Amino acid sequence: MALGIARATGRPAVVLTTSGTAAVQLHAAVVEADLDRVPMLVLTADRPPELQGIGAPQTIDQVELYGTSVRAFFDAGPPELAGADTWRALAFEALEATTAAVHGPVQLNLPFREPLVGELLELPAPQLVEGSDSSPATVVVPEDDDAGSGVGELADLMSGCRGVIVVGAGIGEPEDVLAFAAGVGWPVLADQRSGCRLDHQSVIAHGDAILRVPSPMLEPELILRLGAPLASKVLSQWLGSSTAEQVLVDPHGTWRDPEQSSTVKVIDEPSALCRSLMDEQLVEADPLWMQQWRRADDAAERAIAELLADEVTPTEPGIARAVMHAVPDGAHVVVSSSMPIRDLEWFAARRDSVTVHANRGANGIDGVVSTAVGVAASGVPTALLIGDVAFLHDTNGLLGLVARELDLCVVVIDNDGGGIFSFLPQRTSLDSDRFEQLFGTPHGVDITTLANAHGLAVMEANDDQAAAAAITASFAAGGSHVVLVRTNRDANTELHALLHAATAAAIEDSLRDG
Ligand SMILES: Cc1ncc(C[n+]2csc(CCOP(=O)(O)OP(=O)(O)O)c2C)c(N)n1
Ligand SMILES: [Mg+2]
Repeated sequence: MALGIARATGRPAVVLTTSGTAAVQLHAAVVEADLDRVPMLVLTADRPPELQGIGAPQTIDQVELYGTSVRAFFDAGPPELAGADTWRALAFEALEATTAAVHGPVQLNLPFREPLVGELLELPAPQLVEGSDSSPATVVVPEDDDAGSGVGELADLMSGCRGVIVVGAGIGEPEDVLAFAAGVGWPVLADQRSGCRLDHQSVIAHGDAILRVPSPMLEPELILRLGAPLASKVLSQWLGSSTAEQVLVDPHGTWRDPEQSSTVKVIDEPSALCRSLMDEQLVEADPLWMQQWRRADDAAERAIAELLADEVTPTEPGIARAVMHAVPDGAHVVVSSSMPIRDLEWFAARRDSVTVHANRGANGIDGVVSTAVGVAASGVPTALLIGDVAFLHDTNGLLGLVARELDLCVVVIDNDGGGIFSFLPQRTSLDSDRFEQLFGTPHGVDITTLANAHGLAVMEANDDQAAAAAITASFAAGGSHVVLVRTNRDANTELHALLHAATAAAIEDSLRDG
């Protein structure tokens, strides 16, 4: 939930636990916060030093509990009045460490002695503490060239060439990226979390489908990579094998480059870099370049819409499209690994005024319901798109949800197990029973009864259109509801194959016509 609050507000949430395994329970969220750069202040209550290591109850070693996943660890020591004038500074330092450089989690361990009740006293008055200027300098580092640096050189490298911009989460202002793209005539392959997947002429929604159909007409000379890595495996393979110049931009100079394919590294805030580049008046790419990408993307979108329109039972790609279509303007959408985020990535159309969140630092399917509750707690209408296994992993996230009076629509795709695994070679190399036992993991849980037990009304949708209507109804009514959609894992695998074939044919046609 702390992850969700920070994702929605951009500010660190404070999360606190009792001592012992309660503190350990936070480890998964701390790992995610570390890898996905989410600020978080973890306060772990502890037993005092004299009770450590002698068999006292609920007493574990909490010193540096989260290892290297935190930006900083502090131990306050047991509270003594004599030391009270240091507490504000300690709290400030701990909070500051969550956002000082690369945002992330911080642990502040707080041992207490009995009695654990007492009288609340005034904190000593604050002492002035110097704030640190944490904004990083703009340094451009052309890797193979130590002769000089600067935005001007980068502009020379980019000017007039056929470029593609790949944007992930954490790029600053989407408008600046799109304005730069439109100015140079480059397509933008936009991850859902980037905030750039807007209804804008430069934005390519179906980049994954396009890159599945290698075409010399769409081969760039330069790729500008902004923000966190994208979910699409096809895209990362494309980056890994491309011979184009690849410019990787990171505000902190911590390079997230799993394919190790970047040729130029730039330390800057991505949208600020786009603003600086606009001032450099780059020569625009041949307009045909963008037109070809636009035609391919529009062709893919039409093919997907046409194919799904004929389906009479609910489809997982169709539900992902329905969520993006049916949420109100200003809504937030939280999406779970594994298939929901892929379906949203591959098949959803462009959409304005929606913010997408996902725990993609470590791709855990744990804690996702709670993350959505945290996002909704920021006061914005929120939809969660989640599979049944991930939902069941964290149904405790539903505890007390009704009483919170949040607008949260939980869309559960129930394919009775992990649908992602039906796409793996194990699906055919193992016999069916063994595959189900090890990978499919059907559970047979009645999700309606489970949600009802938490006081949540459930609307079951029998096709994609009904799912969209149920989502609309959930937000119109306000409050929290579950929309349940039942699908079949094998049928889903077949449908994906049909969709990929249909988009490939449509994209090839669009390029031939051009
Ligand atoms: C905490 C955690 N445990 C296990 C995994 C491995 N894992 C990835 S996807 C998945 C199954 C997800 O099933 P579901 O949520 O129903 O989504 P579907 O694949 O059916 O779309 C599992 C077990 C993980 N990512 N995180
Ligand atoms: Mg599932």
